[in-house]
Amino acid sequence: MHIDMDAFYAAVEERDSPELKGRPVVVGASPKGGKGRGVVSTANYLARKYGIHSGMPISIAYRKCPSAVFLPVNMRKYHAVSQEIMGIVRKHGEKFEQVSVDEAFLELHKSYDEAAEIAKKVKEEIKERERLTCSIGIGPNKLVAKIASDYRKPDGLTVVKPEDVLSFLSPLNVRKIPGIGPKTEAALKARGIETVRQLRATPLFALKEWFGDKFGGYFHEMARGIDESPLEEEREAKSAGAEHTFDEDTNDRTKIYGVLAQMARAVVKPLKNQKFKTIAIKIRYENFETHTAQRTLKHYSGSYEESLEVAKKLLEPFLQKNRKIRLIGLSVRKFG
Ligand code: TTP
Ligand code: MG
Repeated sequence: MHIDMDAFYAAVEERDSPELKGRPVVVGASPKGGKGRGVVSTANYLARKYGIHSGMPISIAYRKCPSAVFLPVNMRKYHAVSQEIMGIVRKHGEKFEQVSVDEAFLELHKSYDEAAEIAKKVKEEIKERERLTCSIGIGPNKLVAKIASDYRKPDGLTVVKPEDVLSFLSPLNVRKIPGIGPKTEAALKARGIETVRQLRATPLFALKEWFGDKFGGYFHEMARGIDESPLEEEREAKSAGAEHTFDEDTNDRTKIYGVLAQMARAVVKPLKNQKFKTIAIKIRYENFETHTAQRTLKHYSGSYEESLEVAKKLLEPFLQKNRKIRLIGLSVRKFG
């Protein structure tokens, strides 16, 4: 079973402020009258009707719907609500894996009918205790369950039995497959492949030639609904990170490294004694060209100084006099 909260941050804000009822709500960076430079974290379903979505520059969201309610991200609050929800979900199954702040897998050793009943209970309990809705997918593995939870949003419940997997997946756009992002989608489209049915009809050797052995192999299996990955329990968080959009595009090293240091502190300090192994940076130039880089250490680290030092080294090759930077990000993962 895969559970995913509906318009999570926005739904929490709506719940806590009844005056937002019936209005488009956008949670993210400040729009500053259309001059804001950050991005949309999420939008409620009403705001999505205006074409607003996660990751979109806030200035564009503002242009699409200036009368929407724009709210800042209150992460502390969403984490607290998330913990309550995960507490409800985890007690209904044999194994539990939290994937992100609003998403979890549950392993059930039950019939599909029984699983559907459990899903209804989970939904009811979340609605009663937290006054929030979620969407749930049930399937023979994580891949199918995840695609199914997204199938009827919001407040959906979709059950895909093993014998229905192929007919369920076939008409879907390849983009519905986790791991196929806009770039892969475009590369497949260029070769006339848009649906999962078409992906399934593509020979393995062709997929391997286009995307390499590893990803070609994945796509071949995913098109058949095959996924044998087990639930990973006791994984509190996959990663911790922060991003910063500069008020003005900049190539000023002192400024960039200053912000990087602030971010390293903000990311590492709250981890307390939790150690990590991988440090990653993200950089976006003024033309929105975006790069990422990462390094995995030989040992586990919990040090702010060390993560800053590694992040600086990773960032260095991207700092060029003639290119201004819009955004930088820093994250750590592989917790031990
Ligand atoms: P999602 O589950 O992807 O989105 P959602 O819950 O807002 O909406 P949906 O009903 O389609 O599931 O992400 C969960 C939360 O994570 C979301 O409320 C805000 C945050 N988030 C970001 O901050 N940035 C992003 O780019 C995305 C995709 C999500
Ligand atoms: Mg969600």
